[in-house]
Amino acid sequence: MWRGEFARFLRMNRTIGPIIAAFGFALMGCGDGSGDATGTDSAGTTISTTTNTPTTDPGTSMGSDGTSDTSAGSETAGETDATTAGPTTDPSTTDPSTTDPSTTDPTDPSTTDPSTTDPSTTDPSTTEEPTTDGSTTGMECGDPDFTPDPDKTFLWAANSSQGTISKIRTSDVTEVGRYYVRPDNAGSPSRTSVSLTGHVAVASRNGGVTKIWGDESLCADTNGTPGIQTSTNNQPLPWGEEECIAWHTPFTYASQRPVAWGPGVLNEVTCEYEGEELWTSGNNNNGGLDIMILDGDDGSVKEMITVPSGGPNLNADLYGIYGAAVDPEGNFWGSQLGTSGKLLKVNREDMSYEIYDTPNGPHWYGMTVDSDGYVFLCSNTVGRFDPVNLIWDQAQVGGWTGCMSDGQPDGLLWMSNGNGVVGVNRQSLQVEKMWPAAGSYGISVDFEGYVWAVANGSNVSKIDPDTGEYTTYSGLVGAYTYSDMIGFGLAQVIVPM
Ligand SMILES: [Ca+2]
Repeated sequence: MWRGEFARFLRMNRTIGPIIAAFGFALMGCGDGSGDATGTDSAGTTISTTTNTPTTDPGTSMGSDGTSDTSAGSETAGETDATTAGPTTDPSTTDPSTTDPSTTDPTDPSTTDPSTTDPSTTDPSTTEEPTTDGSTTGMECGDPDFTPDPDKTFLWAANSSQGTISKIRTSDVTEVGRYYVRPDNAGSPSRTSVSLTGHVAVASRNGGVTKIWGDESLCADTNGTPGIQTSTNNQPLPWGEEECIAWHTPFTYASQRPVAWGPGVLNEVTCEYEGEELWTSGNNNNGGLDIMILDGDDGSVKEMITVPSGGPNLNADLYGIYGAAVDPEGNFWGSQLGTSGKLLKVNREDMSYEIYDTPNGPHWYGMTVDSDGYVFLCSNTVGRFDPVNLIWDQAQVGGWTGCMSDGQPDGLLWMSNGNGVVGVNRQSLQVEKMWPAAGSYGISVDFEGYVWAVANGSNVSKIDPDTGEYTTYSGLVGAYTYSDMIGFGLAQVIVPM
């Protein structure tokens, strides 16, 4: 079976073992609380499993350059009922450029006052030298046969309209916690990122970053009531009562979207990652975008640069950096939305940066970095950027928004197509698989190799990449997440090339 192959890949790859193991060690340290939560199902929500057959012959999808654009889809085209086996529209004909998904963004930046807390007042000169060494891998650490327990790995989906994020256990697609991420519950959270130690950070579009413990044994008894009080289902506890919020750092930006954990440093004695760092970016559309590294332990700003926008620099728009991920050296890659956006690289070592043009034509949306360090931009077209030779390759593949690599050598890039997922060969950029699901916007892959699609709405689907069978949880509220929401994206890329 496919997952057996994945396990063999982990054994064959002598460097990924310690990384996976490090992720797992933290997860294996989970308190009993997470296990107790198993029996507490979410009220008023449903889980359904659907068996699929391919809706298209992948062979006919290859090399479909020149397909005329039709605006058959809309941003809600993917919201098919979970019990429906197939899509009612052909996602391959959907052109994101004619229906800008960004217009569904509930953020109203006009209500945000940029003048109150300007992180640009942070003096980068007082920050310490970078401590991240992405090349560090302790060969002595970890069991190469070990893979994280799917009962203790989670997908974190933002319920943007509710101001919360949901913790979905990957083994059984069950919501085992929901959390407000800002004191006023009005931050409009979107992107989430999971660290190598298994904890999540979420950025609110209206400003602010929050870290939540994935391992409940780390939650602190701070609210005056004996014991740990934390959500165990789809009901969030009030801000201040919930005790699994690790930290919250307020920012006031017109747009704060990306979050991406860096690797931190592997302690080869304890085999745990320490000093984890979180990249984020904020934009007030005033001629420069702030790119920051937060201290993963307390949320403080460790380093910050401001990259100019306008003219030949970054595109000046509301959104700023739209999506971000780190490469195998822990460097930051940020992409911009639309047809005139740029690709930004910030080098972790010295915070120097480069700005790259993106291919004209496609309305670029999603982005990810694979284990070889290639940067992918995703839309109807897929764009692959070679960071060494600075070459773009692209192909029209019938994608839509988010995307993520499956982590396997010569494997697939999984892309949303509005309804389900499209599997694109990362070398040839040819479509090899296409599976329907209950809607798709953001895409992730878990440590067992399942592909996950979060719809712009209420559904999250776990998809078997070989059979297309999928299980859908339909209890999200105004969900929007495209990012490394399980943590596999980071785990696969920090293996040195
Ligand atoms: Ca307490």
